[in-house]
Amino acid sequence: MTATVAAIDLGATSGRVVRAEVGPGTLRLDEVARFENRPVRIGDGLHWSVLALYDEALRGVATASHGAPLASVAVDSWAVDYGLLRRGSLLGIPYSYRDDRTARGLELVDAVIAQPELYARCGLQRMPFTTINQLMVDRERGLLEVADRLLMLPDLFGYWMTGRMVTERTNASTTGLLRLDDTWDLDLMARLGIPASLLPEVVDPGTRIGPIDAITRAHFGIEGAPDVLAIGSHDTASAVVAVPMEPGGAYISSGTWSLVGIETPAPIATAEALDASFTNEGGVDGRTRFLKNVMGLWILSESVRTWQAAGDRMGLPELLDAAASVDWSVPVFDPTDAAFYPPGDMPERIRTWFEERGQRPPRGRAEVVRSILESLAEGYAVTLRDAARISGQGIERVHVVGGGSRNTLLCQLTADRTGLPVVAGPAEATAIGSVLVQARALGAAPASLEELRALVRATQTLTTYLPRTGAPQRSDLS
Ligand code: LFR
Repeated sequence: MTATVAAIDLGATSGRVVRAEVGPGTLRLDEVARFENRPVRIGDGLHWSVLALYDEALRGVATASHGAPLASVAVDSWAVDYGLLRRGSLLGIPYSYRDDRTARGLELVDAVIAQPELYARCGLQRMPFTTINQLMVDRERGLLEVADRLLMLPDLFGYWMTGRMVTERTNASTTGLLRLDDTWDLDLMARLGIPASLLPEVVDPGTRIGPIDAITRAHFGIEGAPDVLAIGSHDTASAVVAVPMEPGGAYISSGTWSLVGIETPAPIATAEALDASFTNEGGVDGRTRFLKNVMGLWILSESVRTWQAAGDRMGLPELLDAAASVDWSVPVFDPTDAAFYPPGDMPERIRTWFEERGQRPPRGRAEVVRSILESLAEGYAVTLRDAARISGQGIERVHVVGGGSRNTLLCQLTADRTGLPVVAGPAEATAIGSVLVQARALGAAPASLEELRALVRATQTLTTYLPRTGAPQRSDLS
């Protein structure tokens, strides 16, 4: 049996709708819609245009439904962000995790619970944007007294399509409120003053949420009556499903963020893992995503945006070519530094980073771009060494998936600095992870993640980069 399904994949800078056919030996994808996602700053902060995203996404589903009827649809997005509702209506416009209210949220959480205790409960890397921090700001502003429901963004879309409210488990694991045993941390919520009644039932990837309702279908012109299914609705969870890895494989899910890590059978919430800032996020089929957020191509895209705003005409391809021809060594910075987190002038922040340490900053566009990529690659290498050490799992090969897998220079530098072969692709790993889990729920794809990954290996184009001898392997970052 072959299934035709659609994936709505929302990224922090763009969204897309992909239609796919999945069956024995078959995995064909076709992008039917792509749209920009730009957060909007208004008086009270930085917000996502959720209605614009929903409109674009559902119009994409309508396009996907013309021709072959869709059996199902699923939504994934970046993690941690959510909407608050009262009696079914959205209260306010969801915030972007890059809004700086998160700093206040961290303070409020810290005042109640110490990091090591929190880590032992939920296993998450300390990041300002975690849902729990954002919720503490909502609480301080009195919003939790009016809200009666919290829905993560993919679950909000699922609710708008079907009328049913659930929380998908992999994304719930990024809230800081889900314990390592996958139950809501009611005791912690009581201590933080977050009402437990806000949180809906947790469902697993593969669960049928319900059909898209008739009013929605008519409004958007969607043909047929596709079911909405839960998948790994945290985009990184879906991306990891589609990493074509075998034992000894590690992954870098490379986009706005670089999520660098391994899959483990269970969480590793030890003092060593906490020290090295590793997170334990829930994976599909109960696996653990033991990984670290190492910033990502965000630093590069914000740099290009800054240069273009200043009148520069060089686009990304020209900048990458220029960076590739830098054949001298460039200085390397720590891409995980919080300075690179908010939107803004990254070249300036990079310069400041070096100057504050009495070091020579990179000069000129080509050196800056090269320095960003070398720094990311070095960050990956250090993180993968830590992952192997802490987990005791040997790493023999690194898979790069997501848009960053198309960045040939970054892939090569990653091979050089890790000293390991890098297998790049698929670029659309998140959408692939979504359609595979949908197809499996429909009985059109095999049962185990290993078999799903074998299907990715057999059907997608992958490129291998071998480490070059003589290239820099380590820097003082480690
Ligand atoms: C990647 C991602 C990361 C998460 C960050 C913020 O798109 O989902 O996994 O840490 O965005 O939500």
